Amino acid sequence: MEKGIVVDREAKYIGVYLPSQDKVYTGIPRKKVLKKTKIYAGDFVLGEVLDNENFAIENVEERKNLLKRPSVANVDNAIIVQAFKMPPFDSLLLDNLLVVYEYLGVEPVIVFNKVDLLDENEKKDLEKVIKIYKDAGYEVHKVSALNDEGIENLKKYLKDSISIVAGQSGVGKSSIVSKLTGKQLETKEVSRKTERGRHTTTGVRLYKFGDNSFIADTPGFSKIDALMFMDKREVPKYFREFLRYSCKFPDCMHTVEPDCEVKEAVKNKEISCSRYKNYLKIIEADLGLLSGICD
Ligand SMILES: Nc1nc2c(ncn2[C@@H]2O[C@H](COP(=O)(O)OP(=O)(O)OP(=O)(O)O)[C@@H](O)[C@H]2O)c(=O)[nH]1
Ligand SMILES: [Mg+2]
Ligand SMILES: [Zn+2]
Repeated sequence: MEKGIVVDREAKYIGVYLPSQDKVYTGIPRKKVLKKTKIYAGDFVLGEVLDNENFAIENVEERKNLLKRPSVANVDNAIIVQAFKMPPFDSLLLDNLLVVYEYLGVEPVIVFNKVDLLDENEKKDLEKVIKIYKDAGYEVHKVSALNDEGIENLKKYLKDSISIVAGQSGVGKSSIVSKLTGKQLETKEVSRKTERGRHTTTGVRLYKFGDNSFIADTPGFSKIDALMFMDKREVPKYFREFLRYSCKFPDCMHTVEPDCEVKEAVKNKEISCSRYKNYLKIIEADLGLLSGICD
């Protein structure tokens, strides 16, 4: 049997890319397959080529994850796009997104776009922010979808993976996807019009680019609150740099507990105040806790 990846999923249509043929076939699932599961973009499917156009799907591999709205399976990376300027950097949104994607089992990749807009001072400020996230343990890229800076590096990093993009409106998600894939994607205006024309646009498409990489043209979360996904008590598990410390209580929330190593690390500037402050905001804790720790 041959293995393919579902790259196009709209209404009844299933597009399956077969690497061996470098071509997209119409996937026709056998009845026994549909009895077991639905089929999503990102699914790895096994089956056989029937003719020049059709591929019979005999089996769907177990998914490592399944993101909703839009539905994409087996997502390796969430490219979290931020502009440092226009729109201004929103560290609370970024920290919320980092928590949520990590919780969903997707590796976050932080991308600062529009670096072409920055003057020397702003570039220095951006470097400070980048250091915070690199020190915390995240992959960080600087790019410009306008002049291509950093795009090749990002492409290399995304080798052999399935990615989606997330981040607030206007940061350049579509522009980055266009640069990575070399495809001129539908602009916002166009997709609005088609939405009015066709009542439901539930379709999801993965574009192939670079070295066996795929990216969804439909954005992930642009606004988010981690507590919509998980209980407060789970949030500290998704602040990577906190995991390096062992507090007196294993379930320490790093707020009012005695012998809290995380708070100690914030005080010593091993953990960034901005990250700790956003952590307190996310778990809706009293920001008075910052006094004497961060000033
Ligand atoms: N100067 C500069 N402008 C950029 C860059 N990338 C995108 N833009 C511009 O920023 C605006 C928004 O870009 P989009 O790619 O539409 O942003 P988006 O994140 O997809 O926005 P939504 O679809 O609304 O969520 C457009 O006018 C782009 O031309 C960049 O690297 N530098
Ligand atoms: Mg867009
Ligand atoms: Zn603690």
